[in-house]
Amino acid sequence: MPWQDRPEGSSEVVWRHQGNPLIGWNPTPSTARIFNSSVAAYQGEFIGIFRADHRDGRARIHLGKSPDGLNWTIEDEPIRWVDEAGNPYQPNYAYDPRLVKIEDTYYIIWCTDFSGAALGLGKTKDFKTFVRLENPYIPYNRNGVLFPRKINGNYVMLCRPSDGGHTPFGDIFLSESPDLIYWGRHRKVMSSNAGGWWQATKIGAGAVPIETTEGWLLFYHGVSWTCNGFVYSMGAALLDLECPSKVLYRTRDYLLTPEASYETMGFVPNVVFPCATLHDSDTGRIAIYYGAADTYLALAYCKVDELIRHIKNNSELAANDNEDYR
Ligand code: BMA
Repeated sequence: MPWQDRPEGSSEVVWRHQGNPLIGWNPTPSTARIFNSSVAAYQGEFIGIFRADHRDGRARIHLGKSPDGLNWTIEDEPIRWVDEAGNPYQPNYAYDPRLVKIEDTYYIIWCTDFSGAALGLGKTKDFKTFVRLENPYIPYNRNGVLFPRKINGNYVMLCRPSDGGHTPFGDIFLSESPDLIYWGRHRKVMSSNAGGWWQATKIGAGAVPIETTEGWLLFYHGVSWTCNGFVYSMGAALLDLECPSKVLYRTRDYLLTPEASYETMGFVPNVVFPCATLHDSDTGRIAIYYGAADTYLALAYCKVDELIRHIKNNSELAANDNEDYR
């Protein structure tokens, strides 16, 4: 997986890849910008499910491959979906895909059009045939992230209920399902009103949680509302392993906020939007893939033990986090 050591003289717990951005403007003939995207290791190389905004302005999702996780070849045609009977079943638009392997199947969750923004769900085993499943929830919803294994016998998904527009509110919720069709046991996980103003407006799950001995490590985005619009930063939380709707710790301060020019300048300035990680359990290395300024794909790094220590030592829960568990 990609890796660079922390730059000399830096004491940051998360640091940027020196070759950022990985993907810039007009990456393929039909696409204008590729950003908020997900990757996984697959058959000795890396596979990616990319959010690509086309020149007609519509967001679609595309497949890409890379030998090293850094240099990507992305198909110019969007992924073609079929329904479970094998008939074409194409979403009107699709954005912010998350990719997760559960047992022998890869699942993709994205924001789809279901009379407005809602979660779409599909699966593939070979990255050749992509099968759409039922939309998990009614509108409006965004930022669906499946856990990488069943917990207590059920699939578990994080999401952010929202509205039909550029939602000026939002908390992270969790639902369970025995079969990926029927969802219930809904719980609130984390609230947006933590003291840190970088996450005061809304929060949304980012990457698939990483299982650690200290809990599920979740990278998420937090949004603040300024006189010039929203600013998207990245934080992290540790959720209880057996009961992941319970927050153990979450970062009071952001881990990454728009500072680099590719984060502060672009189609939508001031956006850092994590959607995926690669994790090597032998070395504890984590590579975090994030969208920058709704224009670029970028990469950052951290070490799992350092990050867990940092989260525990710099944690502040929101006033009504864990209210069901008191
Ligand atoms: C959110 C989503 C993201 C986007 C962000 C900033 O509502 O649409 O895809 O990165 O806004 O524009």
